Amino acid sequence: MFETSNVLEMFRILPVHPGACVGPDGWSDTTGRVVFDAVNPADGTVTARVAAATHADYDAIIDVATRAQTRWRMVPPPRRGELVARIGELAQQHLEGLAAVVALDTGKSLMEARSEVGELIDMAMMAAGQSRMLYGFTQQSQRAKHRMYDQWLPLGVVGVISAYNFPAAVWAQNGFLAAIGGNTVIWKPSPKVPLTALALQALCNQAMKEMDFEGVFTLFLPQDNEVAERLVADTRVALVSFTGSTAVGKRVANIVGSTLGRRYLLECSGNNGCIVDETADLKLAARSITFGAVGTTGQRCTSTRRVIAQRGIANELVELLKRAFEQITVGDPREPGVVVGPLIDAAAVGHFEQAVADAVAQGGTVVSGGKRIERPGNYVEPTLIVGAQPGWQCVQHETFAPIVYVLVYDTLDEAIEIHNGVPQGLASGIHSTNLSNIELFLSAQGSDCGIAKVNMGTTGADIGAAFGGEKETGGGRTAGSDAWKGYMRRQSVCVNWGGESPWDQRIKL
Ligand code: UN1
Repeated sequence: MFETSNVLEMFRILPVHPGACVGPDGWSDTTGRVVFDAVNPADGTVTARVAAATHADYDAIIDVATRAQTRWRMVPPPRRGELVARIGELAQQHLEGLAAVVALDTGKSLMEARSEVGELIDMAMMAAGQSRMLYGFTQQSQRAKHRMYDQWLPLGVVGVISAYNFPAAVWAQNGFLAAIGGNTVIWKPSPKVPLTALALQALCNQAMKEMDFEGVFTLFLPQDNEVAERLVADTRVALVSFTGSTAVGKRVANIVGSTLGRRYLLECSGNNGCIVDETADLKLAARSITFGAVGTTGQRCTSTRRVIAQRGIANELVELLKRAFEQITVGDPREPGVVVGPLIDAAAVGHFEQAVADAVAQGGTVVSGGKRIERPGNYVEPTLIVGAQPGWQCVQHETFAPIVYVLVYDTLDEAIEIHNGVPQGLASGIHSTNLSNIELFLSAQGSDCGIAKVNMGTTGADIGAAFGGEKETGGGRTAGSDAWKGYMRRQSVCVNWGGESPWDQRIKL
């Protein structure tokens, strides 16, 4: 448990806080603006208010970010990494406070909020290390006395648009890699979770001031989409990284793609399936499916939403899941022992109810949960629905809520067909102890997703791996592996050090 006022004080969040910041001492003023509320989804109370960023703020931010980048791009990458590491260090020092802010914004449990801040800290450490390893290949020239290699250079200004479900980690996954790559970063968070962005900007300001690297991280927090679209449409923004719904992702792609030379990186809707075959350890499967389904109140793009169970074990698995779902404590995340908090807002509760009603109307049976919980805040029951069919509208779409549909299969080929038969392609899983089944799932005719897990839940991607998915999920990759390359441009270099001009391609002059 924590005191909201102490948490706000820790990050100097004012009762009406500016929604734009160009760096240390660079918060915008608050007079004469649209003001919007930061609402705690756990009880509907207003924690603070934000003076929304305006067109004029955007003009100031892009100006600072563009100018700062001309200096930042020439800072040696390991020095850039030091700034990111310092932000990670400050986050570590403020871990409890940041976790409280994340919980106030999103309604996730303190345990999950701590885990999200932990992800940000890990990401900072990884990016700082990566800053020393922006490797390019060397190649063998066909010409005598020529050296050839590729090098990775900054893109320019990077815009990061993040969703409400991971208000800290998604910015970190993008922003830290962008920064070590020599880009300056404009962050446009979801206005549903403003406090986390305000707190993190305060830490960034401190780090930037200490190290005299101003303007690397800026904050742009408008309330409405028309102002937000300035960032997407601006040709001075070299890369727009967007995390959110497929519908908005398509819009971002269209706008950015209409001017060549700019890039987008999309991490859109998931609709993640987990196959459980007849050889699976069912207790393990039930545990990981349960956390995958109800963790973050089912509001992860990696949440497990479709369980594809072999007919022979389906009933037993459902029994285990039912028992697990019934043991989950739903409640205010500030209370000890609470595993599942509220949904983000009343609209999300409506989407939950709509999905359950659709499933029931088509012949599905709710075996656990299914209803909203009548109390202040946006609470729903973890919900398990059996008898689902692959083609149902609710099964084909992502609903950000703790709902799992159980689908039954006979052969593994059929399971994979059901699994891949949705428009999205983010995370996937198989529970099995049969090597051939596992390898089939991982083969070219297996899972079509960006992430494949074996005997694990679909959520909780390791930051060391590249994060993102295929199909309508958008194809982008953030976080680990070589995802840093997405924030840089490749240049193929060829140097003639021989003083002659030997022609290639069999041309003789
Ligand atoms: C998201 O839900 O948009 O691996 C991204 C996970 C989280 C996903 C974050 N890191 O489940």
